[in-house]
Amino acid sequence: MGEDGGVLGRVMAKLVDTKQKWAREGRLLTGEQAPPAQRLPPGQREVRNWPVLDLGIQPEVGRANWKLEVEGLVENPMVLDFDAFMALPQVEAKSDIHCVTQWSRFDNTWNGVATRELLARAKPLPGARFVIQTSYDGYTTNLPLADFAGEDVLLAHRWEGQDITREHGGPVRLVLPRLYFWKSAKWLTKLSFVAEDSPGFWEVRGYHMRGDPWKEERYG
Ligand SMILES: Nc1nc2c(c(=O)[nH]1)N[C@H]1C(S)=C(S)[C@@H](COP(=O)(O)O)O[C@H]1N2
Ligand SMILES: [Mo]
Repeated sequence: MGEDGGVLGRVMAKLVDTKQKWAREGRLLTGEQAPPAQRLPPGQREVRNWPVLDLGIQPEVGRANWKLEVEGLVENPMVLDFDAFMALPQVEAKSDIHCVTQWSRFDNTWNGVATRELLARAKPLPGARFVIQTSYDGYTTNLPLADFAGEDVLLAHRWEGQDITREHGGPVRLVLPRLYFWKSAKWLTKLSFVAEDSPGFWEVRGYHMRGDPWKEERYG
C-alpha cells in the first residue's frame, strides 16, 4: 500500500465527506444546484403557474388580526402578532414546491423567518418530537420536529417580492420544501409541540404521515 494507499485513502475520505455534505444540504435532490432532471421527484411534472389548493375556504386574515401561537412542549410558549413576527431576523430563500397532486414549481423566492429562529426562542423541551400546524381555515398538518427544524424551512410572508396573497395563505404560511406541499400550512396560526405524532386533515384521510416526495410518500 504505502504512499498510494495513503493518497487514495485521503481522496476517498474527501469524497465521502463531500457527499455527506451534499446529503446534508439536499444537493442533487432539490434546489437550483441540481440539473432539472434530478430536481424533479419521481412521478412529478414541472409547472410554471402556481396552482391554488385549499378546502374551499380562503380565510381573510389581515395583518392587524393575524396571530401565531406557539404552545405545547416548549420552554417559552408565546403569541406573536405580525409586528413581533416581523421583528424577528428575516431571510430570503429560494426553493422548489412539490405537490402530491404531481406538480412541482421550481425556484420560488420566499421571504420570512426561519423556523430555526423561532425554535431558538421557543426552546422545545426534550420530549417534543412532532409539530402540529393549525390554520385559520381549520386545516391541520403534522410534522416531525426534525423536518420542521430544517435550515430551509420558513414562516413566509413574501413570495417573489410580493406579500403572499390570501389565496396562497397570506399573511403567513409555512414553506417546507423537502416535503410535499400539503405539509406547508397556509394561513398559519398555531404551532403545537407534542411528544406523539398525530395525523392532520389529509393524514387522517390516507395521506402519508411524513410525505417525502423523493420517496414518493404520498399515501399511507
Ligand atoms: N390552511 C391550509 N393550508 C394548506 C391547505 C389547505 O387547504 N389549508 N392545502 C395544502 C395543500 S394540499 C397544498 S398542495 C398547498 C397548496 O398551496 P398553494 O395553494 O399556495 O399552492 O397548501 C397546503 N396547505
Ligand atoms: Mo396538495
